[in-house]
Amino acid sequence: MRKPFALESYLQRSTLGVNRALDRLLPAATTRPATLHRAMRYSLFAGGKRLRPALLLAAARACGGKEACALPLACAVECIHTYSLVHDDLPAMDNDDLRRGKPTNHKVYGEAIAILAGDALLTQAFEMVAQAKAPLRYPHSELVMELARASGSLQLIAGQAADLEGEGKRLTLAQLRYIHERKTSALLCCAVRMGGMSANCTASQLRALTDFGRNVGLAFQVIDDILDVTQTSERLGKTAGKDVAAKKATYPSVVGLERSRRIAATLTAKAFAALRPFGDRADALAAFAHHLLERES
Ligand code: GRG
Repeated sequence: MRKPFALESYLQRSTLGVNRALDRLLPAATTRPATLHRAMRYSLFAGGKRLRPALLLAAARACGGKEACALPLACAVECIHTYSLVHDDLPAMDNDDLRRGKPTNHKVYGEAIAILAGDALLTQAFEMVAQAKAPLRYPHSELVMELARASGSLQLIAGQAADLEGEGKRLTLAQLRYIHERKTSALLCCAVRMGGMSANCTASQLRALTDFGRNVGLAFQVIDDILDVTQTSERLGKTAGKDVAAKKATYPSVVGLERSRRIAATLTAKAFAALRPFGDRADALAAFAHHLLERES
């Protein structure tokens, strides 16, 4: 019988590699203007789970790629994710005081620097893509397009805009799915696809990774919605019932808990089915999906 994949040590190693690469690719904290570079580093190294880089590296592995080719892209996706959190926490958006258990960027550096640190992280991401080695099938223009589309006004930013506009309103399932697909799934799927691209994957591998990424991304958010109502704050390590308190539409509030669970199960099954063509090479990706989708906190 095959040994179960050692996910914990794999994630520890990938996080270490990503942290080192981020440190190398970012301007030093002392580089002028030092406040700005300190603010960028403050949020990037605030203890994020590095889910998107781990997905990207695992997708590269599934396609037989080298970690060194995937790392700059993994860093770029994490910079986009961190910028989106810094801006999401601003008083004009979610107005949060805490993120990753620490004071939010604007609480430490002030609103103006937090806006600029977000802007700089967003820009930095594209510099990192430009510095990466382009695989034969995917020139830099394609890699840039991939990241720009996932983070632009039709995906990540569209999700955020629709989420802000939908606050306090009764949303339909289709409207909620639109938000979740863009706010959460788009960047997760982009990470998986860029992992494949860094490994010079074939068109059919890229289609399978897209299928996996979309389903994992949406399932991840539906499960987050479910856990918000079923788990205690202690178990979650963050405030439970936050969505209900903020009058945010969630899968359980729109379709009920039972149907939400069925939807999450269907998405999860589709995600695992998409990995079949990769066989054993998708060991890390499958173990990671299992960890994300079968979690209880
Ligand atoms: C400001 C353009 C713009 C977008 C903001 C990221 C975001 C969109 C909003 C934050 C709220 C939220 C729940 C978004 C869904 C995406 C998500 C699950 C974010 C949290 O990701 P984790 O758990 O966070 O990977 P860490 O801190 O571990 O990196």
